[in-house]
Amino acid sequence: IEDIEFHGIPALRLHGPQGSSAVIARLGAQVLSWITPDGRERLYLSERAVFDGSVAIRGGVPVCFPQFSDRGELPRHGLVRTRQWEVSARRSGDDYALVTLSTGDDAASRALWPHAFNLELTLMLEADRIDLELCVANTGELPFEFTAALHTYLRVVQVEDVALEGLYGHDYRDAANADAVQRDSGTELTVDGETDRIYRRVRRPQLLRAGNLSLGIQQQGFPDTVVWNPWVDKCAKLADLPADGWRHLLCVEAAAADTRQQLAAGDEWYGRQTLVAV
Ligand code: TA6
Repeated sequence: IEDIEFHGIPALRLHGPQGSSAVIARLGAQVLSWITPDGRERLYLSERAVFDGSVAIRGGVPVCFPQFSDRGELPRHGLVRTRQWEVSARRSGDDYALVTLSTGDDAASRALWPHAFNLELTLMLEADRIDLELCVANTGELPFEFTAALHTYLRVVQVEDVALEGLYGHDYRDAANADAVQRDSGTELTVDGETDRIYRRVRRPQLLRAGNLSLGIQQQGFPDTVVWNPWVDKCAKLADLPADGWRHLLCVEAAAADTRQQLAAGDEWYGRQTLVAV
């Protein structure tokens, strides 16, 4: 595990077994790169991403807390994407490397959201997989509610050619279509237009298939799975995405988006997303 500069900002590079590696920035505790033993980069990071902390970095795995998207009064996707997190643990063994970054409430967060909290994001890298675990601790004296997500940007060669399996039979809230609730009836999800869906109470892992490359996606603790692709028009409106950015990304997010999570004083909540190259 080495301290590096990545696009000019402080980050850690984890070296795992069989040539695997990952990079996590202190800004936002955002994982920005995951390379599997076959040498492939599995996360999408925009070539127009901004790294000065003025906006969230476009790509990798942004951490959204204590609000998912614009579903509340707080800034979009909450308060922690643009802050510097502390490195609170790092260790490695023959078959893994692990780091934990943490952050908590401060005057700026309390001005917008009057709660005491501590967050830990742990990245564990193994040969063919990464685990991302978010721990939310209520360090105050009153209960609070939150929504959250690991807003994972997966890199794909061509989004029109991928299929996401595992969401069959689930209800989803369609944010690209006036929040209408629909039930998925296809055996696989394909993307052929703007897609912004919150699948609720997801019960099975997903499999992203793209030609002969597949990625298994699992989550624990997070009840919902969000699938997002901006497609051509929305992409053109996002200054930090190149014109063809939509084609090379698919966000598959582990989220607590539809139902607010309640956390009693002194309690902790855990949510995890696991990506496995298969
Ligand atoms: O998770 C999907 C979503 O909430 C979309 O509605 C979408 O616009 C997006 O996240 C990106 O948000 P951002 O604040 O990073 O531009």
